[in-house]
Amino acid sequence: MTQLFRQISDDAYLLKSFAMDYAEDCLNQVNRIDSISPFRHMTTRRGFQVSVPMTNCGEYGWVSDSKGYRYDKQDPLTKQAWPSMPAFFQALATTAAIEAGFNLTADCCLLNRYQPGMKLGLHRDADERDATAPIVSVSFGITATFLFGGIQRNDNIQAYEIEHGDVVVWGGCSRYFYHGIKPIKQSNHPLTGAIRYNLSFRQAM
Ligand code: MD3
Ligand code: FE
Repeated sequence: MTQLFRQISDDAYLLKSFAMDYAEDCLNQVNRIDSISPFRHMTTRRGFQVSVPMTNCGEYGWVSDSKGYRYDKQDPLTKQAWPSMPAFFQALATTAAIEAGFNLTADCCLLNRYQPGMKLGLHRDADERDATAPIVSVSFGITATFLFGGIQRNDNIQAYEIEHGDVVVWGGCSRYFYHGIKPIKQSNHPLTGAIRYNLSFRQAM
């Protein structure tokens, strides 16, 4: 397979179509995970709703509630462990990280489900224990515009189109850069309809 490899920032790489061959298997797993630990709108410490429905698989899951943000072994909704992470999810994340020159043993996969109009405001991911592990992000379904800034909130922001099957690896200094997703445009994808899924693989603890 021809592989497009693009550096989009210091220590951030876009692997165009890297996950394309795994799309059907991944989407089947997304449905399995959703049937055990459903996508839900988490709330923030201040009582606001996170606009994008989320769930997790793996040993740890990212959660937000009245107590704040954290990684937890238990799904607060089901009071059970999160659904297991399939071995091929692990393999996909690890091989993508290696392609980009990093190492990752993911103990968490955070799943985000976007419908048209949904956005993710500019933020930084800083709840993970190990700052040296990269984050591998895998997208399926309709296209999104990813916003990528710098270490300061008011640094210049660049926009990238992220399509079905694309993988982005964020390591090194880009790991703590501000980022977000623009409001999703109405569109249709043969495998997901009017939905975009993002799977982000993390070493949480
Ligand atoms: C870049 N998700 O869940 S890709 C998130 O498409 C999140 O759903 C977006 O930002 C999405 O936190 C963007 C994943 C991602 C995750 C962590 C990052 C991108 C990152 C950390 C630093 C830079
Ligand atoms: Fe993020």
